[in-house]
Amino acid sequence: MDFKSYQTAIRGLLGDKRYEHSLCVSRAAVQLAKLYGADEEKAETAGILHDIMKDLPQQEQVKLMNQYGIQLTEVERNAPKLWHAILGAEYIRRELGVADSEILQAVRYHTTARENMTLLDKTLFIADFISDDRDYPGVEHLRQVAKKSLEDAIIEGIAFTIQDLANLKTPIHPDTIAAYNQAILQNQS
Ligand code: DGI
Ligand code: FE
Ligand code: FE
Repeated sequence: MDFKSYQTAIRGLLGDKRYEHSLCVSRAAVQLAKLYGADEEKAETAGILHDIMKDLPQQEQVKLMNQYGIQLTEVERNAPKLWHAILGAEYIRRELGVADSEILQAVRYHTTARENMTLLDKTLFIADFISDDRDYPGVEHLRQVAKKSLEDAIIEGIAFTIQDLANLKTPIHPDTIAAYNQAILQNQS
């Protein structure tokens, strides 16, 4: 499938706002790919598809995860916001025929991040934070950081997420902690 077909596929599954967000993330991912040398076409595809399951009602997400045989950890079961990434990767593989493992992984880990992220993982993770539709306090700062260093942007992005989650007393996924620790330790060495 080409980009147009992916666009059509997400249009039927997402509300207007999430659809626009997906287009913006795709554009931001291509810009970052150009800047840091990731594969631009893969970045574009990962960007347009990354939130494909985000607007599916939670019950439907559970149903589809069961149908696909996706097994969740206890933290994942208790964090519905993580489901769309896990389910999304499997959905685009099965239903849209996306076979590229780098794209599948980037979508799979776009919410939690993980240890040993690929360049494409990082590209999508940060594109999701700095896309044109984002307007949270601090986004302009993160956009500036992302222009200078993808690694610094990762640290800021994950630290921001962890602070948010801790303030809300929400479980933090081990992949998020592992990504944070690795990014910090690499930065110090
Ligand atoms: O889907 P988007 O809104 O574009 O962005 P996203 O996929 O990064 O999702 C962000 C949400 O996911 C935000 O509400 C925080 C939540 N989240 C991110 N990392 C974790 C997490 N939630 C839990 N419980 N644990 C995490 O490690
Ligand atoms: Fe998402
Ligand atoms: Fe997103």
